[in-house]
Amino acid sequence: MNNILGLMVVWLLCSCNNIQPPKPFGPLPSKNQLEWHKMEHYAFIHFNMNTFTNMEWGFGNESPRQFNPTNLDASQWAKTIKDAGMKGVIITAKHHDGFCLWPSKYTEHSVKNSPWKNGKGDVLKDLSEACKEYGLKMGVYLSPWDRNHADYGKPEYIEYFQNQLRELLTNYGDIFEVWFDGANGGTGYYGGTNETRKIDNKTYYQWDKVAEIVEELQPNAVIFGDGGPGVRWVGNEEGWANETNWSLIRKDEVFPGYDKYTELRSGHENGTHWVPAECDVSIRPGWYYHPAEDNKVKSLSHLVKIYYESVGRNASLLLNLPVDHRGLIHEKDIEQVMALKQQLDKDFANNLTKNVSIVASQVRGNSTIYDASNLVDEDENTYWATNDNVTDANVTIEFPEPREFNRFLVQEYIPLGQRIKKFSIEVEINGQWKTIDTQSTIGYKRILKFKPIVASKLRFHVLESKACIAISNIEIYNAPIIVEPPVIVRNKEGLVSISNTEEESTIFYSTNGIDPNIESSVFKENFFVKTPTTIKAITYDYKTNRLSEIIEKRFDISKGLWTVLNDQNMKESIKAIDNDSNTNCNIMSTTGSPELIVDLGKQELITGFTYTPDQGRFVKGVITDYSFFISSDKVKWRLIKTDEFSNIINNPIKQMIKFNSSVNGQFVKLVANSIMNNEANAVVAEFGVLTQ
Ligand code: FUL
Repeated sequence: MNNILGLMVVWLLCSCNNIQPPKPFGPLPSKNQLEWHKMEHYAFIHFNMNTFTNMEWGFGNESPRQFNPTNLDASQWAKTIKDAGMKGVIITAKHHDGFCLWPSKYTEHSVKNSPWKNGKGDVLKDLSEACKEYGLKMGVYLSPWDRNHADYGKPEYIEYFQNQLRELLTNYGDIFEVWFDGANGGTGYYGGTNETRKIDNKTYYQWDKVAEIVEELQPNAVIFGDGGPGVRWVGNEEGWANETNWSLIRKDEVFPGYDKYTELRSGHENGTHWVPAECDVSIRPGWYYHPAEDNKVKSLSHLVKIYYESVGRNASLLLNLPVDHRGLIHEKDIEQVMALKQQLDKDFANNLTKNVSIVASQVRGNSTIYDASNLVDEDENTYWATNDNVTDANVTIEFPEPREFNRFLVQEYIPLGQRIKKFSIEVEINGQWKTIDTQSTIGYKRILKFKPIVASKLRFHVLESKACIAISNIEIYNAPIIVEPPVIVRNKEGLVSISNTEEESTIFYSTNGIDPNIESSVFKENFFVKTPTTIKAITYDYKTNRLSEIIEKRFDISKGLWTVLNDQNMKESIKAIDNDSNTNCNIMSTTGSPELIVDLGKQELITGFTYTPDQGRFVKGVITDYSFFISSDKVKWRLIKTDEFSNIINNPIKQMIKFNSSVNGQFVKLVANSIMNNEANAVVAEFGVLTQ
């Protein structure tokens, strides 16, 4: 009897071992890409000439003498990044203005001609040493567009660009990612010629040769670009991928500066290559440090949202921490990035899939090698798989007792490709099954958020898959709820309202710049604010006795007396000054450039203006170059400034333009000298003037 049993066990083991793994399906990740996927969350550092000129895109005519950090400390950056739980850092070695943070042999436009360390400094070297000390991976951003270089646009520049790439990839240890930007705004200094130079993004930079250099010097690195080839841009600079997110694209169609870039938010289901998405976003509105944005560092709830909409949607999160003119990451940014880390630690503190029973509706060849227990064994190399023809199957998790949870995390076994097209999660409450979410893709990682639910069983159901199922991991959590800060809005007339979404709560606020607390004024009814004022507010949740973060809004003069003088429908034009950036004013022009003319109702001492472009997901009518005029009588106009709104297409945030000196006037005019994609109409979501 014993012998028979023994034989059966041996037979079972043998037959299990004979079960072939699923065949890989479709494009697959390379070894480098698999390693990159595991990085998940890493830092961007924008620090360069723009930090000292208070710009987003330098023109290229800056002097190296302007680069002069007083207290640069790359260890402070690395420590912050490490403490914040990020695994690496990518630095802007050279941005569009052409200034090099390392003493390149091939140009004088670098740190070697700056006062910093008497020209003996090398930011790249400092950072690579700090990365070693803190166990971080390092990456480099090298802008292909160079507004400083005299040869830009000619074949000679390509040699220069490649020489610089070689320097960066040779002298600073291991590089995990090489970041190439798709921007080319045309105009620039270009060795003093001050002209417009457009290139063919597909051919000019010789991308194949660039890839060869990276492969030769840093064989473990991935290349970032709009179309990869290693990692792709996600098609926005706000930190989100679409819920449906394939790690695949039709690579040969996509190139740097790809016009259909919004497709990159989902990838291509029928993609020909594995090119996963990276979400790059700044912790502030701009990429570079600007003192005026010290009160605009993203709130904790915004950062958490970004995390779930990037890492939680099969993308990585590249979070920018700008280094300031001291050469340090600013205290406010450290506070927020650490708040994010602490919140994520709490969200993922207690995995509820420990000690559960887990059963699959179908297991490949009935083999233990592929059974459902692999989903909860914390081993990324094991996975649950089904028979070749089974693309609809489920696993049921049973808790020892009913549990409360609000997060569901799932990972495909991506070495075999990305397969899942549709899945749902269902829960059993008091013996009744209920679907709580149905979603599309999974990929490397997918995290679903939902309202807390108490259930004794959860079922993960794959409804559609491109090939048989291969899933490596499932985790379930009960994340603590964040108390949401209030929202402060002011209408055209200057009436301020403060609201929140928390049910059992009170809002406290201040108008004198002091941080509110539970002893501050309680918000009961709307009030007027007509002069420049800072309002701060906080939510107090008295159910849980917890406070939200403080929210701060700075208002300039109210727009009660303002009228738009454009010769067009009033209902349309008022949208430019209604204090609601979700409504757009379309400005048409039959003659020349579209312009917005506003009567402020009385003389004001104007120090600058603001322009908010279309805030929709598919932006249109964005003004990229402008002229601004002021008049006291609508007849004689004085030109105050002509410039570009740098990087406004990729990062369509409110633009705040300060003049060198203040100017008196009652009438102002914003002229759109150039509009994205040469569109005929300009869109103004909101326009304002600054008086302080
Ligand atoms: C963009 C650039 O033009 C911005 O200045 C910034 O560096 C961002 C990360 O990429 O395309």
